[in-house]
Amino acid sequence: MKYTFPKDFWWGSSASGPQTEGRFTGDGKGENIWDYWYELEPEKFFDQVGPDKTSRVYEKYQEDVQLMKQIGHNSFRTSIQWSRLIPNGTGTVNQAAVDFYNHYIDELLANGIEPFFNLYHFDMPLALQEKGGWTNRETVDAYVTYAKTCFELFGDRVKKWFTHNEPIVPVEGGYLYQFHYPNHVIMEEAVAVGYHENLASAKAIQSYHEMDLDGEIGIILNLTPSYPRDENNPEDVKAAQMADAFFNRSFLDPAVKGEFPEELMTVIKELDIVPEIQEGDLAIIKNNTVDLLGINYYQPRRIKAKETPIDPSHGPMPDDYFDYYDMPDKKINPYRGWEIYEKGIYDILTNVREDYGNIRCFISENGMGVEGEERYINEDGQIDDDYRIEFVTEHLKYVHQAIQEGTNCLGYHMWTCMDNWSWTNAYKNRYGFISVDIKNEGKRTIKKSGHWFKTVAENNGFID
Ligand code: BGP
Repeated sequence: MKYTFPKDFWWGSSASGPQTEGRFTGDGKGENIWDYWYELEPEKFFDQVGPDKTSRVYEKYQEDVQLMKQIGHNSFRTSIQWSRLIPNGTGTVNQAAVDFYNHYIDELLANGIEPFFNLYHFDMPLALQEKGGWTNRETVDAYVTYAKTCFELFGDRVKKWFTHNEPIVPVEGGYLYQFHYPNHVIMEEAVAVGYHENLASAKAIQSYHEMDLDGEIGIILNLTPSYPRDENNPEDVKAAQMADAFFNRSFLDPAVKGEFPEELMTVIKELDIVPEIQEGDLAIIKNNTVDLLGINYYQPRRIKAKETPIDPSHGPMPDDYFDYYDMPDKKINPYRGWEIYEKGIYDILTNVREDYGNIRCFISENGMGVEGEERYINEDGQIDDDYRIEFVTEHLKYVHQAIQEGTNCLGYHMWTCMDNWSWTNAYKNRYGFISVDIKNEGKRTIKKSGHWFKTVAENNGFID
């Protein structure tokens, strides 16, 4: 069958500043929580590879843009590192960073690749984290100033902006489940972080629209559809709805509808952990929703009613309201431990069409991290990653179906272009269309999937 996508579909990939740029003498970058955490506990990072290494985009961006072009990109998303542009989080702007981002943007545009820029990808400047990071309302003001600085500096050429990538992840990682610094387990702080991220997003959107820069601004959310163990069991269904409220609708509803989900408000009132909501905040959130929604999809959530006892070793947690369901016979990516469920992408897109006003959206991340890809190197030195081609093909078929049924989905960005540094997993699992040899100065080689993607982009679809 032939799968053809709408005209001008965005074919490309996504990445982030902290995962790709690296740190170089004289670059003027300030510290963020990743630089600091790595200094503190390098053993927490796979093979002890820290954020200073990454894929050296700071010096290799020209080569990278050529490679993107070679694999058919018409668009590409990365993020500005707040701590590169404004090393202390507030105050002086780093001219070396302005030059770097200007050159990067110009290089992309000169090669026919539209830059999509995100403002925040898990990378709190350390100076702000020392004052509480997102738990502190002052960070909202600092972020809005940073956002306006970016719009002023780069908004003449960058026409797609995003306020956050996966804002639920700093909530989960930093304040509930201990996979981001500062590794707290305090739900009251988690709620404040989520609230301030939402408020910061709405305020940045307001500023962007006031500046009248003739572009669009959105948010990128990792939407993980919550499926109940048994659809006919009301307790399972209710548990799945709670998980959905905590992890998806906590950002999706305010971003698109301008309001917080009722279930969540009830829970935080019951627990007496409502954050400080100042006069006017809710109106700002209501009146400044996104123009565009980026959807990151990797895996679903399988949920059942709470059966295990609540763990008393800490305060309240989201999973006091549901249990994870280990569904037998699910397809799994063994390296990352994530379920592969292609239809999930269709379910999200359908939900966005039916319940979120069919907002303009695109797949902003989807991908498969695999460990030890060197074993697939063929005699020409290319990694034959057929599993990745299959992964993307099967997801694209469902994206296609959703579009046929009317979903306003404008593009597909793969995570990621070059193999990059994945937080504490560092270079363990590789996601790229292009391999990066970190032991050989970051040498790049296009994988089989990269060549395949070029044909998909050129044909605006594929036959299968
Ligand atoms: C997404 C993040 C990315 C990237 C990707 C892969 O959630 O937006 O930054 O890291 O996941 O996941 P991981 O790095 O955890 O393997």
